[in-house]
Amino acid sequence: MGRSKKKVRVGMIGYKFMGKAHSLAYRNLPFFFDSDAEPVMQAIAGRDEAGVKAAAEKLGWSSYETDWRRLLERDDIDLIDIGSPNNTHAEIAIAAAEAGKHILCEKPLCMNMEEAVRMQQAAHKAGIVHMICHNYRYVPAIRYAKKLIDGGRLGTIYHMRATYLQDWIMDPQFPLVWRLRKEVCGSGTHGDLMAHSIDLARYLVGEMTEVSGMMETFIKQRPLGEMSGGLQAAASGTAEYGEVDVDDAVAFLARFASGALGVFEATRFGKGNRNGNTLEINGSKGSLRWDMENMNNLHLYLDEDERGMQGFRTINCTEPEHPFAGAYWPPGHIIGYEHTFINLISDLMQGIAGGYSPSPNFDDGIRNQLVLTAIEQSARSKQWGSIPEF
Ligand code: SOE
Repeated sequence: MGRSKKKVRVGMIGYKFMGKAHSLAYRNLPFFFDSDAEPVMQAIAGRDEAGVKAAAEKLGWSSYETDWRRLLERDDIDLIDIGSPNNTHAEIAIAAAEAGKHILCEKPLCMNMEEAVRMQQAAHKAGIVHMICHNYRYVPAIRYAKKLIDGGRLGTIYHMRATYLQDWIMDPQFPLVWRLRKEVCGSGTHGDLMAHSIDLARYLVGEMTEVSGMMETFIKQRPLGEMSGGLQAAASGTAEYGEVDVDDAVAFLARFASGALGVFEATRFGKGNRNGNTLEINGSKGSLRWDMENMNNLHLYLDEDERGMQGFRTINCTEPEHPFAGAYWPPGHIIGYEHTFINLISDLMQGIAGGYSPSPNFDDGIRNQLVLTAIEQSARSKQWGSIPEF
């Protein structure tokens, strides 16, 4: 007989792109992981009744609500999963914490520092388990890179350079969707993509102490419209245009507390790059490179290799030695984007069973927000900015 596991009854808000990724993870988790707690897909919430009902059926949820507040009132829900637009995160998370629910929140944590602090305080006060969904930390190759760095295999780290390049809004006729409206998302490429690179930098190299940034909006006006699914959009059908008030591209230089230097670039105008999340780290004894579009491979250079045979080797991170990889298929049978969410949620389930908040959690979200804010201020003032102690 299997051991009896704690059931974690989930209520999820938002059911589009991230809702689909999270739903798939909840469904598949027990298939691959023997976690100490098991998710139960209890209910989803969305405002459009026909849409949320259809999504509940398709994605495998037992019930639905048309108001997220109902999820908080229900005593058959333990975990609130927030995948709605960024301007809703703080209100929902604070109310969820006050209702004693655990929280998984999509990135970026929220709109600004003030909200981030209130969210963190509410979560700490309520003593609930909290996580932020920086899923790229959960790529086995990234986990293995962390092991190599922490084990000293790369020696002293001198450089990190990261790019996060996409191209889905380059057509000037691409509509002014919520992801391009400051009042809904807080920032553009910055919070959407750069937040991921900042998280990977903090995870792999450590905290940053100062930054110098620049931001640009290339297309200043766009026709009105909304997302129609994934990263596609539909025009509103009117001839109306609106002003784009978020960044299309952002770049920054950083100093790490360790003494390392960082160079970062994120854009939605990197023609041909669909999800070009890449990084390179150089240390005194070796270097590594990673690219999300070939996410299972880690490229590693070690100075200790025999002269003449030195060069970047490609490690396919699908062996049992590679964190999370052993839960899936035999070596060489690769995994994909969706598995990063399964891995993250397996950690979340362990956290809920054990009463702790696995990293990345709201404390990481706050540190990420500090860096995002300092870059924005620096871009505005054209001065270097320091990252305050927190
Ligand atoms: C769109 O830019 C997006 O879906 C982001 O919102 C995600 O965080 C990123 O992982 C992939 O691209």
